[in-house]
Amino acid sequence: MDKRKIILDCDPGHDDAVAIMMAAKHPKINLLGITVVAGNQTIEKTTRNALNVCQYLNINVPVYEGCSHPMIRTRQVIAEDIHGETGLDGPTFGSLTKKSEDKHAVNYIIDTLMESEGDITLVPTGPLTNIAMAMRMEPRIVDKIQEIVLMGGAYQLGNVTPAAEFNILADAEAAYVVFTSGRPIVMMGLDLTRQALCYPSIVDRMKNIDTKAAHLFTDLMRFFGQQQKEVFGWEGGPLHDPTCIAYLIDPSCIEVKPMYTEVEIRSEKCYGRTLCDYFNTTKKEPNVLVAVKLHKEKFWDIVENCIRLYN
Ligand SMILES: [Ca+2]
Repeated sequence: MDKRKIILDCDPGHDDAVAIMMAAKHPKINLLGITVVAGNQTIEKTTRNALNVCQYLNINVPVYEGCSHPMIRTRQVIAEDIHGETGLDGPTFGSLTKKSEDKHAVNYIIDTLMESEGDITLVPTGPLTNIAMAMRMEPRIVDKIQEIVLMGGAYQLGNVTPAAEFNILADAEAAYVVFTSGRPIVMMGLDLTRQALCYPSIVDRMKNIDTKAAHLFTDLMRFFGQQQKEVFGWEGGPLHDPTCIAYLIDPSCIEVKPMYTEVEIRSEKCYGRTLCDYFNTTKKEPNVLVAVKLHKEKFWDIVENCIRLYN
């Protein structure tokens, strides 16, 4: 079986942690490296969280610390209301011995792509700072990227402002660079991920698998679900980032629609909005496959299968 080579660029984050869990062991995926960016929490915390998840699940994949601030804006937006003070509140981890690599995440992305045969997919599940910085530092990497399968944006409602989704809002200039790169992009926006609500019944289903990964999933989702209920009024948290991994494992679990998509960076109120031309009113060539429908049973089966891969 051909394994899909990926670099997971993340900001753990509860749903990022599940994405790491799913990508690391699945036979269809070759997780080359984990690059970390500031987002759900500060870079120190998101890096620590990635290392903790890897150590807890015995995932032997190198972790690279990346950018601590957006490309242009001075203030890093974080999501403490959703992910807590550590960025991964809920589970408790033992003392951390796994260390991040010395190389900066942006340099790792550049070097790995330049040495590749154009067969690596980038999977960004946080703000796009690392990816955009890599594209600007070494523009030759752009043609080396096979595909970008990202979580971010929305063609309907935002979640941080009425217009914008967190990952894009946190560094809209970086998102602008990535969305104008010309490489194939699949966008798992909020329109899709709000169909992946992790209800208590699903948490119980995964808990019953009774593996280390199942316990971590349960601890993560119990905290995440509570916060989502307080902030958005839902009974379950949207499992945003794992939709990218599920799509790579089995694309038939997610329906996509080609749309011409731009990132708004000039507006005050709509800063960070992904303008997706659903009805092709601009008659511009679609540049993004925007996810529109999740086949829920298939999706949760994939999540379950991934959790079962751990002893
Ligand atoms: Ca994330």
